[in-house]
Amino acid sequence: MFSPKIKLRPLALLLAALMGSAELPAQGQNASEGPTEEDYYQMVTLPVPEGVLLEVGGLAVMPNGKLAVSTRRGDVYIIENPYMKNGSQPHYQHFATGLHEILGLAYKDGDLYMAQRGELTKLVDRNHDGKADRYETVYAWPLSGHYHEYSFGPKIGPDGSMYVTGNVAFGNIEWWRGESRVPWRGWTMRITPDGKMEPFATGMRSPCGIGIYDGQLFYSDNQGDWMGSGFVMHVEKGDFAGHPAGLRWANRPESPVKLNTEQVYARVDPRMAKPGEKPIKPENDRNDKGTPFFALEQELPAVKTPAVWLPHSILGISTSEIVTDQTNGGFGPFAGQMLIGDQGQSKITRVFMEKVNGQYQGAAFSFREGFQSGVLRMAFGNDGSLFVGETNRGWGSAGTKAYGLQRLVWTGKMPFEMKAVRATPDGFEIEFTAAVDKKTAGNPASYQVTSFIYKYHPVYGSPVINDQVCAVKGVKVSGDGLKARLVVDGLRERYVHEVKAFGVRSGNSLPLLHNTAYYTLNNIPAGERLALASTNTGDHSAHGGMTMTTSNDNTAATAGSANAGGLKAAPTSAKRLTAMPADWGGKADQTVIIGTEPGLKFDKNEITVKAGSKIKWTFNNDDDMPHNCVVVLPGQAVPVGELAMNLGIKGQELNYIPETPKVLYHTRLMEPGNAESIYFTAPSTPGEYTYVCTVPGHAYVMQGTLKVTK
Ligand SMILES: [Cu+2]
Repeated sequence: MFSPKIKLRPLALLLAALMGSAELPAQGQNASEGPTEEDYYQMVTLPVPEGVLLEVGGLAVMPNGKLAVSTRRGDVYIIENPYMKNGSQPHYQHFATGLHEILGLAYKDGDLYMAQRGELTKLVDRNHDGKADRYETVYAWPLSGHYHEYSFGPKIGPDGSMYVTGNVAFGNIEWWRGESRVPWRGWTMRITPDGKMEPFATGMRSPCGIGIYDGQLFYSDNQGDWMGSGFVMHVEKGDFAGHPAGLRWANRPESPVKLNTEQVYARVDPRMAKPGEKPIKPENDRNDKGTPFFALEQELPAVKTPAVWLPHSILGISTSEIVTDQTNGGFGPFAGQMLIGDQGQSKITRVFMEKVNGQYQGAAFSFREGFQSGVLRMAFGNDGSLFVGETNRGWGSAGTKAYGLQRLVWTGKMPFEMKAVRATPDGFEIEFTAAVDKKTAGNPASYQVTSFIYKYHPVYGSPVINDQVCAVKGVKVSGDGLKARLVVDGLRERYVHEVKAFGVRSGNSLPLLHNTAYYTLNNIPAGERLALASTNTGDHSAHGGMTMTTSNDNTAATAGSANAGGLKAAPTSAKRLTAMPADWGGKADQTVIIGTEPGLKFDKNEITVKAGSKIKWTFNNDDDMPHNCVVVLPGQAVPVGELAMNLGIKGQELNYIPETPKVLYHTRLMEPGNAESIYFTAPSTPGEYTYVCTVPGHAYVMQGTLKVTK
């Protein structure tokens, strides 16, 4: 199919150059007022030879600096000169072919290891001619054949064992719910290089990211059924991470997980523990008050809660990869921290991890967005830059290209960021990358802390529940201006604490490049508490150390009360009439029925209606994830989708419907298997309007044209 060395044609080179980051929108939080992410971390796009579909599934940097890339199409390339030194071009060597959806790659002792769908494979190049001449099965596992049975890995642990994870399929019993049809779907497997497999842990749903940090195994999962949001978790032998499907195999003698499905169900909703009982459709379930996952851990020791939650739509929608910055500063100020890829939002999140009472916990921050396709894999090059492998076929992504290979390079400039957030006995200590302006950083009104958690239930995803504003009572800035210690009221263990530092400025008056941290407070450390008298307690502190600032009072008044956490029906409004208006005389002029197709699509690309006519619009979500259907003004699908993304932690509760005149009509956010009809009068102005799904990440691809004719 290919000659061993593929020459790039000039046109391809030109296109590759044009595909660089210049065309990407500036999406940094402070895009309009100062530096952006691009000023600190630049993207370099690697050219891809014509005819190569580089849908990256795995990346491995070899000791000689070459980059091995595996693809979802089943090929492996070895790229020479991936750093494009002195402007020279990379060379792609076609190393292996004919393999099955390779979603991971690792280098060990001269050979490449990879997870195909059904096995861990070793690729050997015995005669060193740059082509694998032996494809060896290390260990094979069963598959049912369902499309969602992706397999990931391997990642190699300190003892040389290889970790591979497997997705669940979607149901026979309940078609949209994850199930494990064959062993060991929904599990992490530990495999020795000589092919011995040990089931290691379960509860995985879509464990695309595996990483070794601090010598320990971590994995990341995606929002979905039983998974309120994405997260990063420390995985130890015998752990249960939350998705019950894999528990089907936990009674096998080789299983280290001591837990069964009924034990889990009984603690979530006793009705589900009855054999043969058909669960109630979530939309109609008023009993779903919202149990957080951590509520199970007291009685069920196998339960392991996330080390760090990644709030859905804010820090990604489909976590993909975990790498640790081991460049000792070559990649900037975040040495030793984790980076987490996100496929759907085409971005990377940064995680600072610490250990409190023997458990991992820490803070997650936005780091870099704007990659050209979905970020699936990352690997540090031997020059301290980060290779980013991308693909979006069938999944969609914020980056609109089908695939890509890019490199993220630190420019050497110091971004003004929260380098770390640490838990203290009475709040948080924020460490900055540069000295702060002490006036703004010392003012409690520069900060806001809100805590929340997610439901643990069979439904896809969760709104934020039990949210509570935590008053910032005082701040103490360190003498060198690099740290601010916040005294915070109402800390709750196991909850996510959103720490906003919007008012803080650097010594040279810059705002933070990203002003929000999400700290998962698994444990509040013991130790000395700060005396409030030693802190700044706001502008009125002279009159009494305990006075809260005006700004915090306002916040508390608008958002302070805890949300009971029950399912909220979306309010009907003029934009969402779910009953036919009385003056229609019982009849619509036209009935439109829309369904979905796999891969973030509506089943109709175009619908034509007459201006001013009465429309009954039925959206049937027959997909395996939630969607909505929103009619917007011409050309406004992506802007409305981005407004929906910016709804932050309240997005799901608001059905991902932003308050804007660009939205004309909308359904509620619908779980799989639900349908809703809305009634509206078609716009009186003819034109090409759009119907779009505004679930985070979907708006880029899940669209259709609503043609309004005279
Ligand atoms: Cu959607």
